[in-house]
Amino acid sequence: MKQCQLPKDFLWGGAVAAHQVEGGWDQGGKGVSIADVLTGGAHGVPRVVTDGVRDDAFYPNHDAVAFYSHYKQDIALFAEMGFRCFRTSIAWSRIFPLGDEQEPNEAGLQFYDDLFDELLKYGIEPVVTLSHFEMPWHLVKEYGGWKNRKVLDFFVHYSDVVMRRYRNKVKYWMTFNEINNQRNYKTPLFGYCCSGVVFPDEPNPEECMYQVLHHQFVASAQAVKRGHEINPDFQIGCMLACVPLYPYSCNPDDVMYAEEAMRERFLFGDVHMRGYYPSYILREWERKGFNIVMEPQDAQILREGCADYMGLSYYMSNAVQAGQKGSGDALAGFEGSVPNPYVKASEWGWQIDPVGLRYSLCVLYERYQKPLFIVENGFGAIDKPDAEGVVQDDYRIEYLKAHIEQMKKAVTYDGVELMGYTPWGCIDCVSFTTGQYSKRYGFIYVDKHDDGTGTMARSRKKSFNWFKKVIESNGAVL
Ligand code: BGP
Repeated sequence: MKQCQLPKDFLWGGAVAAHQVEGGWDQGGKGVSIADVLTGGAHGVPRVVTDGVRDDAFYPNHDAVAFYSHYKQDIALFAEMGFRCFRTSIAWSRIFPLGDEQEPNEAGLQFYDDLFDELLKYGIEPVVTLSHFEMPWHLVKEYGGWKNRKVLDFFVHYSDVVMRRYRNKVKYWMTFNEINNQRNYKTPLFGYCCSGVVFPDEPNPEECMYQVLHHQFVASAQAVKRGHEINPDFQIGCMLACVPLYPYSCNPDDVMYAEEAMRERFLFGDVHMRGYYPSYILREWERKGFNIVMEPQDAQILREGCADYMGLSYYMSNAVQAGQKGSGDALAGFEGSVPNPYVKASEWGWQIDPVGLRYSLCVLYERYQKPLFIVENGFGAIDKPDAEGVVQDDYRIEYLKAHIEQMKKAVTYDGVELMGYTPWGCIDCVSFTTGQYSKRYGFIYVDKHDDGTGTMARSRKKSFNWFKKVIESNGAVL
């Protein structure tokens, strides 16, 4: 039987986000970002959203892993692994320090010019997220974040400026990272980073969340539309956190409950990929008496700004049971989830399920019939260098191998159109949910620790050479 392969131009690479790697939070004219006012977290103790930068708190994103000053060294290591692409985000507050200016900050623009040039020097395609869990903090304080429609115009101006500037350097874009995590609006960290709004403080948090979303959907569609005018070759995607919710049993009530629960995730893809609100959400708003304010032109903007592809992160699956409130933690997936007895979980409660990746790719491709791009997948763990200073991260290799096997099956057996695969945190960085350095994902170890100590020295983990061979063989050798 003929053995089908991954496409020759498959985009193997790695992914990070500006605020989790760059550091240099007050350099090159950068303004304060929402990520700069989040404290670090100890294991089991949540990171905190503060009302500014205080002397008595530790803010890990201020230094992160100093990619701002080490990017040349890091990109050389990515090139050594054979990366064909590299996903990062632009820190909005480097380009517009306050967010509401007309004129961009030239030093910020120059930084990304240099960064993209360095990638292209090695033949590495930049894949750029416009908004990855951060925005200028000034927009939060002065305007109330994405609740305010004015922020939509500021974002469109920002995206216009960067898309024009990098029109010949960047082909692959994404608008909002894991926009559906806003659904976890009861957890301040997610809602706040997705939108600058502390939802639990709002009189009607759920309605407010949909209003915020509407502004982001319209902003995303406008960015897509303008991007295509700037360069018709641009591929502009949306990006969703993909956590499939399985019915806990074949009890029809569980099956229907899972279907309803999945809508909370599909909604985001449906609007981005199809360009209109699906019937189920309009009915839900009606039932709940929500009034989402829309401008007359919005429906057309949404229709004209459908995403070209769907970027997705995949770490875990969850299960849901009708009538059960669920014991699952929102940070580890769906708020109402129950533990799945068929899969194991990581130390952070993230349920490890490689088959769930193939399942998700099939469901999404069948639903949208547009290319998919796995832009995050990975295993967060506490890594300990051995006596020679090397991290023997066989557990990470095992996780990635199992997921790549399922990914290959989705492409070669199921016929899913998949653009590429960029494991999360290809170099160690600040963990988003915990604010720790010690929850690591990288192929490259960074000597930096939760108490802020460390030399920032980089070293190759065992997984570094393993992933190099995976890329070299286009996924044949795992
Ligand atoms: C996703 C985010 C990333 C990243 C990743 C891992 O939700 O897009 O920013 O951090 O999850 O999560 P964590 O760092 O909390 O382990």
